[in-house]
Amino acid sequence: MAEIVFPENFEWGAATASYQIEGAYNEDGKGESIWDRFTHQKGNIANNDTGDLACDHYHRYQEDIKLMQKIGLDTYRFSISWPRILPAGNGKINQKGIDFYKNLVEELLEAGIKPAATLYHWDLPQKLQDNGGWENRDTAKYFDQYAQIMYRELGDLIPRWITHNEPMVVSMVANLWGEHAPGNQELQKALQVAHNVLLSHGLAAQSFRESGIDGELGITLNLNHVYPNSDSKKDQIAADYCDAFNNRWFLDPVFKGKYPEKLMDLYQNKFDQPFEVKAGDLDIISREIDFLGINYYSRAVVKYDEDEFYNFKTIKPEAEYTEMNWEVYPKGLTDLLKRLDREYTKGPIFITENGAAYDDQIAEDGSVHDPKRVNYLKEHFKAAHQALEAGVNLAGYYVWSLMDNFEWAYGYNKRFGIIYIDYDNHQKRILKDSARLLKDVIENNGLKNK
Ligand code: GBH
Repeated sequence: MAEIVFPENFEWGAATASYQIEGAYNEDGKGESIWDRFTHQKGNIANNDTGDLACDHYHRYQEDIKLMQKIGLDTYRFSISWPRILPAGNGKINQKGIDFYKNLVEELLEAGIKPAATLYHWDLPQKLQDNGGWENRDTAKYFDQYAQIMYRELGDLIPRWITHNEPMVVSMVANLWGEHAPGNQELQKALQVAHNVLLSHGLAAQSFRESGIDGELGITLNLNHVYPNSDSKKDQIAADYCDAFNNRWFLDPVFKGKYPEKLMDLYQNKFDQPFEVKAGDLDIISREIDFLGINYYSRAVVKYDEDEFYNFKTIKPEAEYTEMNWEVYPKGLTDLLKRLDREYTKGPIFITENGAAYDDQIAEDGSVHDPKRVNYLKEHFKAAHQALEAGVNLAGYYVWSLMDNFEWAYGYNKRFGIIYIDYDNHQKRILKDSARLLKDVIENNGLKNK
């Protein structure tokens, strides 16, 4: 039985996001975010749940850092709430917001845990949304100003920065499908949002370089490897469209300084001017970064459908699924990493999110056994290791999520944590078996007995 051992300096971590865990939505001078607005409107979220209290991490961060230490995390990925720092999105700085993250980061460093900060995990200041949000190019400028404030205030304490979490979700899920705040359903809007978000990434990357800070900066993309349902020519065309829509639309501008032609043609056939790109934008967007972050949850299997705008339809093959109804497909992670290495970047690459939602229960003795999540994580750790063996420059792995939290449109109904949150019992934290698995994996820097 072979042991699986990761490279010596491989980094193990867990991830969260501000709106999903912090709560304290109107405390200490924080401004309203689009997620506050969206969740306070009935009918947008399962059970009308909100992030008003969430895991109350804002007040419990010290306890949470102790738990991270217990698990033995090398690194912790969290996100900064823009409206905590700048209640109106620009202009007046809220010192108490800065203090919160400063305290968090200092405490992490003291605990020997490397902080990795995401600047934008979806909680846009509502004031900016009132002026068009990401559809308005000014928002990219304000994002850059906000980023510069954070570099100045915390640049010497935070060694790893992520500009954006999942521009695809910010643009398409929030502005085409309407499932996330602000809830628009218009393709042209979504395309403009995608462009302005990418532009803001490039601007903030440029400012990071100019700041002279000695940390690393990257972007996190949600990517899924796409497979045709059959070998037929048509299904392969479908897979190519799906890949262009989900993956290349974001990878290509960042790494190649252009949008995929295939989709551009489709959009240009439909609209006179699909969205506005100014001269020089793509040079800014493709500024060199230090690493790529990827969030991997599942693959996509698609077949050709000429009635669909993008000519593809997603298939759900007979397989194992998580509570999100996402297929468990570890090999997709290996294939994705190899493809990124081949076509986009020699790394470093970080898996900035990977994990699964299951219907966890507290057992009679007070423990939480989550064998399916344990299995999901093990199989994905192995899949990542296979990519390493194939020569991919994978540098670290953050499990989503450190704790159960507000799962966006699904509210508290879906649990992704390796730490259970007992919302009905004073927010009690309970380490699940999956947390013990991660502890073990970190201790051994790999998996023993297969
Ligand atoms: C991440 O997004 C987020 O960064 C994180 O905040 C969130 O809690 C976590 O995932 C879990 O959801 O409907 O079958 O076609 C995940 C991005 C994009 C993954 C859409 C699933 C659709 C799959 N998601 N994708 S399907």
